[in-house]
Parts: sequence; C-alpha cells; structure tokens
Amino acid sequence: MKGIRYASIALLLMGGVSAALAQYPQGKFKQLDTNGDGVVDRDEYAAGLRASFAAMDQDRNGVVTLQELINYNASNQASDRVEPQVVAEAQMSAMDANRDGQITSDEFDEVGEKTFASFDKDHDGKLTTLDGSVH
Ligand SMILES: [Ca+2]
Ligand SMILES: [Ca+2]
Ligand SMILES: [Ca+2]
Repeated sequence: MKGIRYASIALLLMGGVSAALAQYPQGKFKQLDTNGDGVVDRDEYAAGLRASFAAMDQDRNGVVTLQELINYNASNQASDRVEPQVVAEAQMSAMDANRDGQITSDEFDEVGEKTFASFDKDHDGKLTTLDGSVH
C-alpha cells in the first residue's frame, strides 16, 4: 500500500502548475495570470504548461523521463510530504499514456487540458481564482 491518496496524486499530476494552483491559489494564480486581468485563460494556462514542461525536461530532449521527474520533484516544494520518487512514479503512470516510460509534450498537454477542464467549473474556458469561488 502506497501512502498517497488519489487526491494528492491528482494535485501533483502537473508538477508545479496545477499542484500550486490548487494549493497556493494566490501566488501561483498571479504567476499564471500574466496580463493581470484576474483571469487565467487558455493561452496563459498553456504558457504555464510550456514552462512546467521545460522545467521538467532538464536535458531538453523533448521528453520527460522518470529520473527527470524525480529531480524536478526533489527541487519542488509541492512534494515535500512524500518521497520524490513515489510522486514521480505516480506522475509517470498518470501522464505516460502510451506506457513507454517517457512523457512527451503531447501527453503532458493532454493531461494539462483535462486538468484545466477540471478546474474550470463553469466551463467558460477561463480560470478565476479557484474557479467558482471568486466571481
Ligand atoms: Ca489573464
Ligand atoms: Ca528529457
Ligand atoms: Ca509516453
């Protein structure tokens, strides 16, 4: 039995972006809201995804490996309650759709899109400060 609850895995799926968005809405939200209009739209979210993927893909070869996830988690405070490797394995299994042991940017974007949809409670294509709570 692994000690992570499903909710924790869901929060950690996106590495920095959605984990931080869920756990630290104010700071991370402002970071994603690059034009400062109080709304994170799809373009801003996509830019955040690109930045996250780039941060995880440490050797810049276009795919993220388990080791890169471990390194990323080890330096990311979002995972301080669980072992970086345990988190990395959960992330890999959640994002590696074709099970080849590598996360491509397409696989990453697909999970990102689902995460965006799950945050976008009113389905207007924009995230407000934790959608639904501030309008
Ligand atoms: Ca905005
Ligand atoms: Ca890589
Ligand atoms: Ca893959």
